[in-house]
Amino acid sequence: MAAARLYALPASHPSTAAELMLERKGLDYRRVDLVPAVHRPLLRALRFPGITVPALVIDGRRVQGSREISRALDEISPQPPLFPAEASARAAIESAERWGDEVLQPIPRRIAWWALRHDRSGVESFLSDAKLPFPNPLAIATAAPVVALSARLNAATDQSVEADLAALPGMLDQVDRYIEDGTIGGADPTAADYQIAPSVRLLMSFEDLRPAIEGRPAGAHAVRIVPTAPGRVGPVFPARLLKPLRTNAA
Ligand SMILES: N[C@@H](CCC(=O)N[C@@H](CS)C(=O)NCC(=O)O)C(=O)O
Repeated sequence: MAAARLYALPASHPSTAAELMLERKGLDYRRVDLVPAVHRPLLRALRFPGITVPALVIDGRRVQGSREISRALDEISPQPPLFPAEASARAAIESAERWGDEVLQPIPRRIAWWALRHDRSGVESFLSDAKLPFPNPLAIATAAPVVALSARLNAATDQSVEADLAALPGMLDQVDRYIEDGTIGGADPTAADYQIAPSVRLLMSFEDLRPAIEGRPAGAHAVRIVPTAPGRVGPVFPARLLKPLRTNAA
């Protein structure tokens, strides 16, 4: 089988999920990072049906979306499995994976674009392991319009980020519950581990948020599944918006 090609964005958390699953399977792949916002028409030009990454070309197939990719990888290379064979165990993993994709994943995305729009000094750190087709200094120099457009396309508004930060303690509680009941965090990571951990890991890039996460099971799980992650952003959120997290931090 020819090497797979993974289309991603620098520091994109669902792209990290796809990359970790490819690594877990031991599949040969090359990651190609696209430029945020500009990547939408590019993915169409590459004959993907949608406008989001991760998007994977593997074994002659085009597979787009982190949940589609987890299933395709199990079909193409069944060992080690990303989903258990037994029906009720599989349903629990699928449900946690869906929650991680639909409920949790948009929150760090909006928070990250909002934060970078307010303080672009973090852009360079998010590019530390980028695989862009041009040098990072050029990406940094042209970051302002890319960040502004991405924030707009992802509805990373003051209102949405206020709501996201207020919802965050409840999200982290849910991740902790999944760990406590054994849905995620087992010795053999599943598609749900790979879906949820990169979102929590991205949130840990923010100095404002990290203290409320790192001491929790969700934080330890994120670091175990995603041992290295780019991105380090100093204080950026108004203190008022961080109150829900401070209250819940131990
Ligand atoms: N939830 C889907 C979609 C992922 C998604 O929205 N990816 C972002 C990057 S993190 C994207 O490509 N967004 C389009 C944009 O920003 O223009 C998945 O897990 O594959």
